[in-house]
Amino acid sequence: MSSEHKLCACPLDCFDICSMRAEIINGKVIKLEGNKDHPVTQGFICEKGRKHIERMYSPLRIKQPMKKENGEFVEISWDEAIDTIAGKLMHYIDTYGTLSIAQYNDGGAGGLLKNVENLFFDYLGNATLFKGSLCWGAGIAAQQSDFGHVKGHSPEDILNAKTIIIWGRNPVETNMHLVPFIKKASEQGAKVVLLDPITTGTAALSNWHIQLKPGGDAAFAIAAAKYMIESKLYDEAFVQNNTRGFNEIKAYMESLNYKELLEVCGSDLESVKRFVELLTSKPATIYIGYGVQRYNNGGVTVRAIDMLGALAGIIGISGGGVNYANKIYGDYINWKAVAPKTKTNHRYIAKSKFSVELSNLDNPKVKAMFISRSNPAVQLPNALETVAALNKIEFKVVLDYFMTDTAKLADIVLPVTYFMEETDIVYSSMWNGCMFYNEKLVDRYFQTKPEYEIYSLLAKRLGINEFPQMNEIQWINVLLSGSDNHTINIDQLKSDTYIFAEEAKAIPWSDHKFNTASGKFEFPDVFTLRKFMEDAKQKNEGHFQLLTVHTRESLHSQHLMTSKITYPEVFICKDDAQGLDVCNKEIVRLQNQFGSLTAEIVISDKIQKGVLYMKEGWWFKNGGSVNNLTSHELSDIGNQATYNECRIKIIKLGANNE
Ligand SMILES: Nc1nc2c(c(=O)[nH]1)N[C@H]1C(S)=C(S)[C@@H](COP(=O)(O)OP(=O)(O)OC[C@H]3O[C@@H](n4cnc5c(=O)[nH]c(N)nc54)[C@H](O)[C@@H]3O)O[C@H]1N2
Ligand SMILES: Nc1nc2c(c(=O)[nH]1)N[C@H]1C(S)=C(S)[C@@H](COP(=O)(O)OP(=O)(O)OC[C@H]3O[C@@H](n4cnc5c(=O)[nH]c(N)nc54)[C@H](O)[C@@H]3O)O[C@H]1N2
Ligand code: SF4
Ligand SMILES: [Mo]
Repeated sequence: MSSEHKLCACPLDCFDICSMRAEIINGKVIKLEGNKDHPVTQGFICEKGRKHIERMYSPLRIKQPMKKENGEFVEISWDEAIDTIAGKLMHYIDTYGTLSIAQYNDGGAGGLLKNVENLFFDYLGNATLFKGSLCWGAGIAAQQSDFGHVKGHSPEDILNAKTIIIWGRNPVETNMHLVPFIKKASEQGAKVVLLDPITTGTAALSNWHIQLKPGGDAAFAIAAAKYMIESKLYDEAFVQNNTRGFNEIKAYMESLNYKELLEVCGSDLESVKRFVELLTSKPATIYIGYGVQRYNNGGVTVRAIDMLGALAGIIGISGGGVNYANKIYGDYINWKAVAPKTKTNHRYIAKSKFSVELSNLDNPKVKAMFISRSNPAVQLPNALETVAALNKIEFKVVLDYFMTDTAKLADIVLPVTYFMEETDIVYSSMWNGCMFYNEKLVDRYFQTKPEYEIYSLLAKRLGINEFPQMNEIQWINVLLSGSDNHTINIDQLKSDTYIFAEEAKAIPWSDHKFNTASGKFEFPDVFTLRKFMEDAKQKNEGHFQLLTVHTRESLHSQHLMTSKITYPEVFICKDDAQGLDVCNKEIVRLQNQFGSLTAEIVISDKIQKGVLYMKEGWWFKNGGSVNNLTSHELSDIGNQATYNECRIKIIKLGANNE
């Protein structure tokens, strides 16, 4: 019996990207545990991390390519799969051109080489692609506008903060390795403030939970800014030397009254004052989550929070920062080395608009679609129309491990290798500023292939001779060979298995040189703030606002695959339940203009009046996707999905009150 231990990283689309220690016996991984020596992982991983072994060896894995024949899937060889796909592609390209081929993917699992699939579509010609984000797009666009880049402080730096403001993030469920840092900072005397419409598990870690109305945060931030400016509590030196647009902001603040601001966010002036006192107890740090920007005005909300960071002068100092994400590793990748020589002109639609725009595309229509690392039938907004749009596409190829609700709609399903069966580079752009070398730990258990290999085969079969035919080590070496001014020491990365790049350890913006056109921090323009206030005053009476949040037990739909529940739960406060005459565990119908969903009532004191919440990710077998109810509309900037901008009615079953 040969037993060995190796390090690897969890590649799930998570803030934490844990360093894991794998035990391998006779070529099989038998145990995964948190690496005790890693400063962020600190020796523990979550349930989803531990489940990797079960999922890799699961009898439910797709074991070899599958083809749909007369509505049923049959197993086929890789040769037949590649031949069939290549034949279809040639037919569609000859008849309709390359724009009739679409590619959709997302971040189901990270991995640098996963991006080789994007390159394939560049080499193919002008394809139909998707832009924007289901996830974080409005906030990214906001920080790009304000700072010119998106950078975060290293996890440890939070220990230098006196005040920690968690704004619409729920680390207890979604970013659990932030929790020990918050607890330690708290023990050292830091004050923790949470802003969330729900009393989440994170509220229990906080000294003060501010429960605002959903989507009202920008009004609270503007009120705080107004008070800081009026009371001269802002950092005048920072504002004068490092920002642009202050005078306009100041004049606008003077024109506003607190009453209307506080009505929009559901707070009071005493809370605003107390908040400002904590924010200006330097250093204060702000951690923004992604739930707060899944609104029509998601971009301006994050810009308003950034504005508070600049006014408080907490930018560029240890223990400070407005932390949203950390996109520095993108700067280290040498994409140019593998870019096609001729520039392509792809056709783009926003991801969120899949349901309403895909079928309307013409000249040419989309005939074939590749879907990878994603479960759009469940996760895209306006799910019922998304499925209808998918059904209209003649030929669909899905790359996944499992027969998801999306894979079931495909014509060909290609099984991909699990991360422990392939070599790749993994890093997080969300929080943990670490890059990992994930070496292959075990042989492929089923007849699976990594994406780069699948697309290499397809390129060869289609005669795309320029497409680089490289193995995974060659791909890694080329992609990490250094961009214009950033270099990774590959040898060190390989031997240590992970590194923190210099920039990941540095305090962002400490030189006060921002990447904006002016070189300064840019305050949001007054027009944007005014529009937010005008929109916010339009109420949607008679409807509940439904928030769909991420949950500890699953990474979106992935770990709900084996869930046995009949209907998902919808959380409602006691007053609202009484008003509707519904009781705990009652089965009701949730309905709006996009569709309906059957759900089980849970009466909870965690939610405020007029607001409901559900966990997202449920499969069709569990009563349907929560996205049956969500809107395909986009946020103000960043082409972001607006899942939380969801108004519904609750209908008692059997009642004739529709
Ligand atoms: N276990 C687990 N971890 C995950 C994921 C997962 O699915 N499961 N998903 C990963 C991914 S892809 C992402 S994007 C992140 C998301 O991570 P988070 O941003 O932490 O999670 P969300 O559930 O999107 O939203 C966080 C909080 O925003 C709150 N919120 C909603 N509307 C508002 C508002 O108007 N104002 C304020 N202040 N708060 C609001 C919600 O109530 C929720 O508690 O998590 C990552 N980590
Ligand atoms: N209502 C509502 N909807 C939401 C959200 C919300 O808050 N509310 N959150 C949104 C957010 S933040 C996000 S990021 C999206 C996520 O949307 P998706 O990324 O579509 O969600 P997942 O359920 O994680 O699906 C990923 C799929 O990729 C597969 N997969 C995993 N690893 C690999 C791999 O290495 N290769 C391939 N080819 N496949 C792999 C998994 O088996 C799984 O089926 O959902 C969005 N949808
Ligand atoms: S899902 Fe996140 S917290 Fe869990 S093991 Fe993976 S990286 Fe760590
Ligand atoms: Mo996400």
